Amino acid sequence: LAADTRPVLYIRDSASLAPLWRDAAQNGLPQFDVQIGRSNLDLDRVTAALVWKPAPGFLASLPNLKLVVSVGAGVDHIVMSDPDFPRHVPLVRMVDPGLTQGMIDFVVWACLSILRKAKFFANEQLAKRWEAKPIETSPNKTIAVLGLGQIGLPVARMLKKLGFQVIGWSRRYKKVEDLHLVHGSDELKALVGRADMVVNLLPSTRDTYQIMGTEFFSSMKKGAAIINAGRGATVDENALLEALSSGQLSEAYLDVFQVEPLPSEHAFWIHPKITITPHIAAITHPKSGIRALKRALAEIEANKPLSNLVDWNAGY
Ligand code: NDP
Ligand code: OXD
Repeated sequence: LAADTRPVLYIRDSASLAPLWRDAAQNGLPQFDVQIGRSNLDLDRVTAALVWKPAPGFLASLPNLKLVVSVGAGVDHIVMSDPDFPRHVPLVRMVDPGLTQGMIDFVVWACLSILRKAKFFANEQLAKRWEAKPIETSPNKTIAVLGLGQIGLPVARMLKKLGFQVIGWSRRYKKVEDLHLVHGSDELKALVGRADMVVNLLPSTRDTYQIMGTEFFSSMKKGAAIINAGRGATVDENALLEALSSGQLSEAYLDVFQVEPLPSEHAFWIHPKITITPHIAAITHPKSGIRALKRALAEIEANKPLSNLVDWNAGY
């Protein structure tokens, strides 16, 4: 049998979805020898890599690498974690309508659950207790969305459509009809002080590290809630526990954590005011992942600027 001399597309090993990734890649990119995982990988032949939390130094060990695509929208798993990343190789992050829709669905679920006191009534049902409680409607609630990128902005628009008052925060100036938007760190305190719910959709970078800490929580309205689907590193977890215990915050919906999987002994698991999901707000479907890779390869081939290229200085 003749040896396969095609360039290799390396795809991270993700046990449950591996067959789907293999199918999508083999159908979409027949010019590649698709290799899932690192065992028996011919390092010299790898020219493209689709990664999630690559082992530090692994990408640097691929001498002919031309493109790295992050399976996730967030790239902290590379930018903050792999100091040896070969910086001459372009790093593209995942932007995909399916991923954005998943995030919209997650945030809408969390905001409506908070508005409708879902946790409270679930407990009432368990206790077979029939007790009416006044519920406010969406126009009476203000939601602050932190991060107005590919995900944050569509989320903000959807919340507005649902009737909420929406305010938003980003690093750079933005203007969008019907949304009150501010930018820069000086504006953050005043913004969150107006919100009944704060939705975090920020990436994890040096600048956003534990941005939600004691000072942040004390500048929020008493009894407000947070939803974190951005990254765990943006929250000081002890400060959050303190803010929930003191009643400064009423609830937290958390999909992302400082350490994932969330350790079994972590106080969050059994906290009555915390709702946990295991980083499933949205996931990249293999077909979309391969589409993103194909687009980047086509852009490289056509000598065009790459879409969704990571800015290493900004860290996202
Ligand atoms: P983008 O890069 O498109 O948007 C990031 C947004 O954050 C931008 O609006 C940016 O501002 C803003 N931002 C970054 N740094 C700062 C800062 N220091 N101060 C204020 N604003 C800042 O990313 P996406 O919208 O595609 O994704 C956002 C994050 O969502 C990802 O990084 C990831 O962490 C998380 N995510 C989580 C998922 C989950 O399942 N839980 C799934 C997908 C994503 P500006 O517009 O000025 O650049
Ligand atoms: C992420 C993702 O960045 O799942 O968290 O896309």
